[in-house]
Amino acid sequence: MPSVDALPHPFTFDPAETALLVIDMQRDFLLPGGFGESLGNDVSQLSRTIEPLSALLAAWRSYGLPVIHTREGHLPDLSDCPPAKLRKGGIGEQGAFGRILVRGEYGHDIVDELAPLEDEVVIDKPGKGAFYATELSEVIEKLGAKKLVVTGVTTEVCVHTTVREANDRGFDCLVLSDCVGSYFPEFQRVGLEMIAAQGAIFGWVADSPTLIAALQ
Ligand code: C5J
Repeated sequence: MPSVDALPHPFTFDPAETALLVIDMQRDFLLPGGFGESLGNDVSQLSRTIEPLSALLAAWRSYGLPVIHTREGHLPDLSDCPPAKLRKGGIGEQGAFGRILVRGEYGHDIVDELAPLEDEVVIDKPGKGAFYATELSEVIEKLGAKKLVVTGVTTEVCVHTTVREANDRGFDCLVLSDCVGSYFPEFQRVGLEMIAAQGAIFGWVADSPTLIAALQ
């Protein structure tokens, strides 16, 4: 069974029972001119994940292993938007790439470099966590996955929420430091430390070249 040199200790996994989760790699979070940048964020902190994630996807797919993508967003009438999120503003308003975080809009979709393949699952999620109000549990069960490799953005928001949800549901998560990103370098550092602290309280942390090497 492959073992990845990870923090706080090696992460052992059966590839046949492991799914790769790619969280919210959407244009509106990652591209210059999008929603994220309009909030004053430095999107280069997120877009640096595209290249390693592309390489990881190529390797993962070459072994025929399952990939699950998520997109954060809402129905056009925003009826599925959690009220507190709606009250903050922004969601559903017109942005440079269409209505912000509304399904079907250009900005809501995944960046070209990481476009899902036809047979890969794409989960549309209204919340931060990928398990909340989605079919993710059923998808994972159908795939027979017991462990998750977690990537995407942003580290301290949707990645963290999803890893915590996954942990409570019994899944061991390996989070890849170079394939997750935060607009805030300090949150990136501390967010990763929090995952692996206290003997893997929420999960394990490694980088993608280490995982790719373990697959070979
Ligand atoms: C945020 C996300 N940060 N995908 N979404 O609002 O982390």
